[in-house]
Amino acid sequence: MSKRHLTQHQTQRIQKNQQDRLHKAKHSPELTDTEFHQLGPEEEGLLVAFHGRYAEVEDPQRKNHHCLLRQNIEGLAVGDKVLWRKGPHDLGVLTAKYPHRNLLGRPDKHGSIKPIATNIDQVFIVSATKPKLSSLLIDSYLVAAEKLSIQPILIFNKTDLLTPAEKKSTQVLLDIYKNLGYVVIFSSSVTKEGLHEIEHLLKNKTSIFLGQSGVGKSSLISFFLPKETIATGQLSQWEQGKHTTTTARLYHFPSGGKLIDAPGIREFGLWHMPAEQIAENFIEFREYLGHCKFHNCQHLHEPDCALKQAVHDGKIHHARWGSFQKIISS
Ligand SMILES: Nc1nc2c(ncn2[C@@H]2O[C@H](COP(=O)(O)OP(=O)(O)OP(=O)(O)O)[C@@H](O)[C@H]2O)c(=O)[nH]1
Ligand SMILES: [Mg+2]
Ligand SMILES: [Zn+2]
Repeated sequence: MSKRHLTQHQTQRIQKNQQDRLHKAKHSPELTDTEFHQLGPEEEGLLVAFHGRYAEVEDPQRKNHHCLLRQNIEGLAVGDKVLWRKGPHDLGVLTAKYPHRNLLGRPDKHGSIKPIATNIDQVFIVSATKPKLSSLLIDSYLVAAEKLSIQPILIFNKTDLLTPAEKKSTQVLLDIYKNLGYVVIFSSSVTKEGLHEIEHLLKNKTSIFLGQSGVGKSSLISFFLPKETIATGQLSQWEQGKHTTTTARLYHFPSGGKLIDAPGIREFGLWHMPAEQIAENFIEFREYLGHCKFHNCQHLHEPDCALKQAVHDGKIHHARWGSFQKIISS
């Protein structure tokens, strides 16, 4: 009996040791036991970037520290307020995160959301003529922003590349959004058109620049933050589909406000969002929702659909309707 008991006890101890090792390996993969015990007290910080398994955490004095990530903290994103502990060799450990106001994420095809950034006030949706403007991408970003109640602003960049005829047709396209009440700014890092207007809107807010790779997000940001070293791409590079900005990073304005540069996004799926939520976040659809003949109308093939009627009457623009149909059927 005692022998059996001992064996059980031993087994438990072995299992416990294994678990401890596993736990340590998971939570502080590169800290030895001694180093782990040398960690300082918990301090507050701001997550400004990721580098693989490390987070870059800024302390209240704006000094940055590399911190190991503990795997049990989920949904961390640039902009999160966190707790961290200073370690030896200036390698700390991120230990906890505060709840966030909102989380802007990028849905993947498996239905989970990959966090991009958090605690955002406004999102600048940047397009250009090169790479080609995509109304579908703009509409998808708008739906995501509206859903999170984050203020969206549209930027059409690289106006210096437009012929007068192209400028006119782009204006017609973007008037759709102006008519819906969205702010639309035409800009160019070359001629500096629109840059002061953007700079004014950035004041004292936390903003993020989103858009396809190569539209000029980092070039705009480096104009606003001339003291920072921000990588911008070569034309040939993004034509080959290579991203210049590979990871989101948060910058501060000396006069107040934060700005996040994010990597380019070619496709922004809304696979995780139910059709009804998508319809609600096309803001001009809202007044027609609930007026279809069938209360569960999918606005596809049903008769007496209030949305389709509104498109027919010219109250909803066919381009926006087209985007909606594409999003729903994808
Ligand atoms: N003609 C013209 N070229 C621009 C303008 N803004 C940026 N570019 C060029 O466009 C290319 C891409 O610029 P980036 O600022 O790196 O683009 P990005 O949106 O940050 O790209 P990713 O980081 O890959 O997402 C570079 O070659 C820039 O020099 C502009 O206003 N006019
Ligand atoms: Mg960039
Ligand atoms: Zn309907």
